[in-house]
Amino acid sequence: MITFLSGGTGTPKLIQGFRKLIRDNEMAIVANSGDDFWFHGLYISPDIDTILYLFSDLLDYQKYWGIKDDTFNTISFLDKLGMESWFHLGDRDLGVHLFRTSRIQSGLNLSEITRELTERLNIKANIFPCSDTHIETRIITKKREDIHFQEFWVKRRGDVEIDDVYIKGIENAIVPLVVLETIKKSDLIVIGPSNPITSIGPIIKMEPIRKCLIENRKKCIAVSPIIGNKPVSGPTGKLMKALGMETSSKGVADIYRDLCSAIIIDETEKNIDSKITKQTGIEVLRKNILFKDTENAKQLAEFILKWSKNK
Ligand code: GDP
Ligand code: FO1
Repeated sequence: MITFLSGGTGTPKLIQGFRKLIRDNEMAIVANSGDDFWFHGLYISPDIDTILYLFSDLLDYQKYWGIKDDTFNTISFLDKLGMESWFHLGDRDLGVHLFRTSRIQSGLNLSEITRELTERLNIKANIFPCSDTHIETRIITKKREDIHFQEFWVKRRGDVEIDDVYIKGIENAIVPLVVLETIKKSDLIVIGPSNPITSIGPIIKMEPIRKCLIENRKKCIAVSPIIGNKPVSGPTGKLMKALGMETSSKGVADIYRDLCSAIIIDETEKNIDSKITKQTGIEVLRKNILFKDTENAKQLAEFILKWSKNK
């Protein structure tokens, strides 16, 4: 079994490569639920849905969210009615939000609902939310506003000066037991190239998961989401900088230093390997980590499987 810690873009791209090499039922995905929020009375779990759509071959691979070829009639009509429409919910995607919300109202928790969705979508991979209770990533702006991550990134397009980031609800969060059991029994754990603050952050800040990862550090490898001083996409750089971290693979290694024994950085980065190893104790491996297509991701997946067999 291979366990992936995942957000909704970088790690799903890598998982596409693994899907060319191993069976879906040999993969377990611990998905970030810190992006979750309520919108028009519906509970939205963007990262879990991206993983669900990936494994059911429904994903929109241009955006890495939503369903391919979906239509947006409902949200457009809501806009006409003067309702909020900054979060573009697709018409078919809405089906999943209605399903999840109705199951929450029936008293099911997030892992139970995710299990039902995987069954109904005929998915063989094991998909778990990192928390069974609601957690959410919140941004404190320089103007002292306290806003949800989706408001920061989607509604305001990241155009906000950040003072701090915190995960609301993390102290009392309930980690699904199956997450810890799966991490323990896995042959390999991959911290994928996702945002280390808002995608991987909520997962590894959960005490039971953190403790479990530390105990299983030897079989855990991370892939950097940053090449040079720039993330491939998204607000990772802005967030790390705001929190006083170095926006580089070295900064990423600092965050994961207790959790993994190796990190893969881009093959073009030739001068930082020894610095990372010296300061964090993590082994540094170099390889192409930019996924221009699934073939690139497959090559990295092959490399990771080889590392796992030889370690
Ligand atoms: P989110 O939920 O959409 O924020 O998704 P993630 O956190 O999973 O993905 C965002 C991160 O993926 C960013 O930090 C990107 O730099 C990283 N990313 C996107 N594409 C690639 C890629 O091709 N290679 C690598 N190494 N990282 C990538
Ligand atoms: N991201 C956007 O940037 N704009 C959207 O309108 C948007 C809609 C959306 C609908 C469903 C869903 O599951 C995800 C969606 N996302 C959208 C992705 C967003 O939730 C991501 O979590 C963040 O963009 C972080 O990468």
